[in-house]
Amino acid sequence: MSQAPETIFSKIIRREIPADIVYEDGLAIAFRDVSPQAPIHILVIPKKPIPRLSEAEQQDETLLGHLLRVVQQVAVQEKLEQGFRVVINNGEDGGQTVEHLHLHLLGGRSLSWPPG
Ligand code: DGP
Repeated sequence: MSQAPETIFSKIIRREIPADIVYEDGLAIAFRDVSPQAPIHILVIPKKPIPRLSEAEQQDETLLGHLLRVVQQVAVQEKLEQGFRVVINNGEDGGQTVEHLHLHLLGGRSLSWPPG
């Protein structure tokens, strides 16, 4: 894995910049996206600074599963029983802008498909 760059998300984890944090445990943190694309738009990230999904390793398997469990829990917290979408943008063509793995949890409206 390449050296993980310092990102704005590391600063959120360390509470160096403010964020509306909705969930935290020892391995992960979830906070509202600063530029929401749906009424509910939350980012679930590992505290470990994995730059992108394609750089996750075998040893991260449990952590990756944990992130989906956190999404599940936050979706309940946010009352998204009507449904929701989980998106991981990976790399340049995937539209990734922050080099710290994050899962977008989107909901609160009917979402169209396919995404752009
Ligand atoms: P992506 O394009 O998949 O890399 O998504 C990055 C998301 O991160 C984007 O939806 C905007 C969000 N974001 C960027 N900077 C900040 C920040 O400082 N605070 C919060 N809460 N969200 C941020």
